[in-house]
Formats: sequence, structure tokens, C-alpha cells
Amino acid sequence: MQVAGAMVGALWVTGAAALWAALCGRALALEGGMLYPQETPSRERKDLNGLWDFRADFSEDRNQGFRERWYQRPLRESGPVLDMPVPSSFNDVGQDRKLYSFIGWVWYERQVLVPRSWTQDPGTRVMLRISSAHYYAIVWVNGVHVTEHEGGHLPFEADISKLVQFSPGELNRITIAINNTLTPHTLPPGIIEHMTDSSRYPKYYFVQKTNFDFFNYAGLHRSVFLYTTPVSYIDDVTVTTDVDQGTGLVNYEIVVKSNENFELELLLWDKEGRVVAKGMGARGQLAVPSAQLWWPYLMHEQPAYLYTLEVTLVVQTGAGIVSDVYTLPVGIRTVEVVHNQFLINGKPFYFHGVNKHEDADIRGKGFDWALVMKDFNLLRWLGANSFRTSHYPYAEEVMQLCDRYGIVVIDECPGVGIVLPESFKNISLQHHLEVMEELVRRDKNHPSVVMWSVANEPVSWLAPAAYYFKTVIGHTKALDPTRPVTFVSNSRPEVDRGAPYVDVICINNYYSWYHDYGHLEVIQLQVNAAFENWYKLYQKPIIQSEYGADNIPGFHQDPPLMFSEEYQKFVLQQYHFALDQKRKDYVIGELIWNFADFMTDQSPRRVIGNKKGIFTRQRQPKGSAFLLRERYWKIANETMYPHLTVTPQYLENRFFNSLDQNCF
Ligand code: GCB
Repeated sequence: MQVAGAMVGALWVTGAAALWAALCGRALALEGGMLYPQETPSRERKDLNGLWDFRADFSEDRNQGFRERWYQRPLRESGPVLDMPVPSSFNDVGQDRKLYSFIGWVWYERQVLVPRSWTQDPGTRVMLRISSAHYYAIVWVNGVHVTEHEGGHLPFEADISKLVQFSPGELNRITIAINNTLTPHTLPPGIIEHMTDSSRYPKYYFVQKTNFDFFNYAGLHRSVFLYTTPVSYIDDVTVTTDVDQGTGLVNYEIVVKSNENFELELLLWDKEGRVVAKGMGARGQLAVPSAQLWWPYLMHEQPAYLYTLEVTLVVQTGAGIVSDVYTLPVGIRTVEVVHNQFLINGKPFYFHGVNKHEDADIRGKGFDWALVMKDFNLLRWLGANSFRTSHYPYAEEVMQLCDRYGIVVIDECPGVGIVLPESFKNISLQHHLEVMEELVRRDKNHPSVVMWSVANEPVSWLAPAAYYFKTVIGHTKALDPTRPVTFVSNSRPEVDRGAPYVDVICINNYYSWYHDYGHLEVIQLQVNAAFENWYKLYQKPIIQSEYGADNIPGFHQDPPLMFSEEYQKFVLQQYHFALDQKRKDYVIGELIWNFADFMTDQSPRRVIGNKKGIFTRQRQPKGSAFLLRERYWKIANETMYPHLTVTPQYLENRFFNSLDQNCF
């Protein structure tokens, strides 16, 4: 029956996940490490990006694909298929309105020839890695079920060695079924609403409702890889760093999967190719005298210094010596919240940055190198030193670039739109804990990540929120004691049940936009009052984690009216006056909402998406971008040269206009 269509699909998903977890005795998410696939002397990689066969299951119950077992033979034999680019969202690529807003199962398939050397050597382990499949994915290789994963923003993988070795020299068929249905227990949550009034809706009509403000793009959003390791391999590397009187300390812990005796050797290389420290064994500390620290962009003359940690596993097998090599960029730095300050390497850090989205024309949330580089170049132009991954984890390649360029990250999980009472139940909580585990496992080694954010604007005043957030925040701190944890609130301090547990208060508000709209004169007063109230109650440092106003490019109005460029600029200026009164005190950052315009669900409040970007969706600057640029460079000058009187242009000339590519 179609009524239950998407829900049957969704329930089936939940059932399968629970069954799988029960069989494995633990959550899938927790198994093994999740090191980024790399080419090293012992590892090869092949990316499977390009065109895949694609078919959306438009059947009434969305279950035709499972009934007919589309995974058992080539997808094109099941019916008509489309060419679908990977990575990309499937929604905006075609001209089909039904596919744009499709809810349910879509099927991707790709045939791949695995290099003979991979299949002939029983000492080679072949892995299939899917960097992001939104939201629930089931994977088969040559018709054999290999893995499932819940959650659209974090990678998962499967060992497919046996399957590909079974058919050397033949094409292997990879089939991925993906369901984008969001339920009260997914992250982000959503609900399927069934419209039963036959005078208003066709039979079996349903829609997906969500409580977040971005379009629920779906598909294979990031790269799909095949890669190899030896069968005895380095499974995980965890690095934390410290500094003791100029000596950099690199603590390491290596997890190895091997049935044989093994040894581990570690070398730490500097940028000039010199070995600066050596280690042995699975756990230990490397000391780097006079270490070059990892500094944020615009906080130091030589930001983002990265060493390279080379881990070599040597295994004595019956057939001789086998080795596995993995290398990891390491930035030596410390992060601490002390009283009213956020300290990086012991010095106060002020976040002057943006909130972003993974979003663009045509690709939706699909990863695209040109777009990513444009965004980093715009951040540099803007003089931004940080961003929040609102409202879900971003691609691993983006995190790597943040390390490389010194862009500080508040790393947010997909805990956005948690407003339904069902979403506070145990099943949701358990999933939220697993997602934090997956996120920390993936991003723990990035020096750019300085704080975890467990949620954005949940209904944190509801009674169950207290236990819920105490648990999620506590769990995150236990997973990673080296970084502060926050969650982003839009509530009032006296009723917020999550704030007691966070290290930094992050607050979102839209004065003179969603409240008192049109009344620009109240902004300063209201921003000030909010800061004071939050600080009085919690005595914790505060970040203005969102503020802004929509501007439809090309709309001008003076005196300023809502949606005009002048209004957006005026709102920002009023916030800046208020921020300037507090930023030398306990306000430790400001992140504009948003870096660029982005797509949302359709609604009377949205004019083809959210227009609070300071850049258009095509990454062209609005007037507000120039305003922010002037401000950020001014703040950067003050931070970097607090004792010097320099012109606002000083740093900009030094960093941005110079040809020194090393600085960014
Ligand atoms: C918020 C949300 C963000 C929205 C923004 C807005 O508070 O955190 O996701 O897009 O407001 O523009 O309404």
C-alpha cells in the first residue's frame, strides 16, 4: 500500500539496522578505525567517481527494488536507469520534478574492474569506502550484502577482499540502495506526514516534514573509493598534542589488526624533510624540541605548520616480512577554555568567521573541488579565521584543507532540528551517541578542529533535554578529553537545559529579523541584554554563533527595508557595535549566518532558498561581504599585533596581497 510507502521503507530500515547491530553484538559504527584512504608504499586507491547507473523506486510502497532484488543482477535489467554523477545529490541534476522531491529508496550501481594485483595476492585486503550516502544505505557487491549504514554525513566501509578475489579479472558490481526518509529517530530528525483528507490530497499522499532550514539533498554526496591494505594493517592512529616550554609533545596510540607478531616504528618529519622525532610501539610520546606550533590563519606569521607522522607496521609472517605504512599530518597545538577565554597555544583566540553549508547549484551537497577551493579563497579574502560545520560534518577533504590553511573549525554533528518529544527518547539518544563516536573517530586528528558541537537549536527547554544533553555532552568529553564541547542554543539562559554542561555558550539570534522585524534600533540593546543574561547565569565564554538577515541580491532600499542590501548591512553593523563592547571581555567570537545563500524547502519565508549569505549561492560578494571583510581584517590586525599601531591594511597586504603561497 502506498500510504505507508515511505514509512514501510523507513521501518524496514530501522528493523534491518537493529537486527544487524544485534547480530554483531554492538553498533556498526564502533567497529575499527576510519583512517582516510591514502596511497602509501603499502596501500593503493582507486576512486569510483563518475557516472553510475541510477534508478529511483517510484513504486507505491517504494519497496519494488527489494521485492524484485534489484541487487542480484545489473540494475538496467530491472528497468530504465539514468546516468547519475557521483559525487552529487540526485535532486537537481535532472528536469524531473518528481525526482527533485523524491522520498524513499534510490538505487545506484557501478561495475568496476579491480586491478589483477589486488585479487591475485591473498595478502591484500580490498576495502570499499563510501564517504557519504544520505541517509540510510545498504551495500551489495556482486549481489552479496556487505554492509549497511545509518547517517548521511560520515564515512563507512566494508572489506570486500573475498568477493573480488572470487572473480578475478571480471567486472564487479557495486549496488547501493539509499533511503532519504527522516524519522523522529534519525539525525537530523524528520517526520512523514500522511495527508488523508481526500478532498484535498490524492490517495496515499505523504510529505516529508523537517525542522531544519536546508534542503534535504540526498544521494552519494562524496567520493566512493576502493583501496587496499595488507591483511595485517594499521587500523587506527590517534594523536593528541601538548607543549611544554617550547617542546612539542605528540602522544600517539596505534591500533593494529594482525594475527602475527608485529613491530611499530614511528617517524615524525618536519616540512623540510628532516626527521625530528622517532618512536616505537603502539603507544608513546614523541618530543620535538623548539617545535613549530600549528597556529590559526591570521594569528601568527607562519600559520598552519604541519609535521608528518609516518607509522610503519612490520609483521613477521610465515611468508616473510610484510609492512604497512600510513602517514598523517600532525599539527602541534593546545586548546583550552580558561575563564572567559578560548586559548590556542596559550593565547586568546577570537573566532571571526562564518557558518557554512555544503550547498551549490546543480550539485546540491555533492563534493566538488572547484567549489571547495573557491570557498577557501573567499575565506582568505574575507579575513575569516574559522567556521562552524553547520549543521552536519563536512567532507574529509575540507577538514584536511582547514588543517593546511589554519582555518579553525567548530565541528558540528547532524543534531539539528531536534524538536519532537519522540526525538528525546532512548533510541534517538543512542543514535546520537553513536554519531558522536563516528564523528570523533573521523575528525579527532585534525588540529583545525578545536571544539565539538553536539546540536543546533534543539528545544533545549523541554524537560528531557537535560538528561539528553548531559549524556551526549558527557559522552563526547569522554571520547575526547582534549577538546571543549558546545551546543548551539536559540533559547533563553534561564530555561536552557543544555547550557550547564557545555564549555562554551553558543547563541543564535536574529534581532530585527524574526522578532521586531523592521526595528533596527532595538538590535544593540537586545544583543547586549542577551550577552549579559547568559554570562550572568553561566559565567562561561560566549560565541555569537549566528546572526544575520536575508538580502535578495539586487534589492536596494534606503532608508533600509527588509530584504534589501542596505538592511542586511545595517543589521550586521548594529550587531558589530554590540559585539565590540563585549569582545574584549567574555565574548570570544562571531560567526555570520551565512557564508553563502543556500537551498531550503519551499516556504513563504524563503525566496528560492535562504538569502542570508554574504555571498550569493554562486559565490559572488554582496555588499555585506565588503563590510565583513573590513571588520575581520581590522580584528586580525589587533589580534596579531596588539602592541603595534598598524593600519587595517597592514596584515592584509602582508598575507593576502603577498604572493607567499605558504600562508594560505
Ligand atoms: C537558525 C538556524 C539556521 C537557519 C537560520 C535562518 O537559527 O540555525 O539553520 O538557516 O536560523 O536563517 O533562519
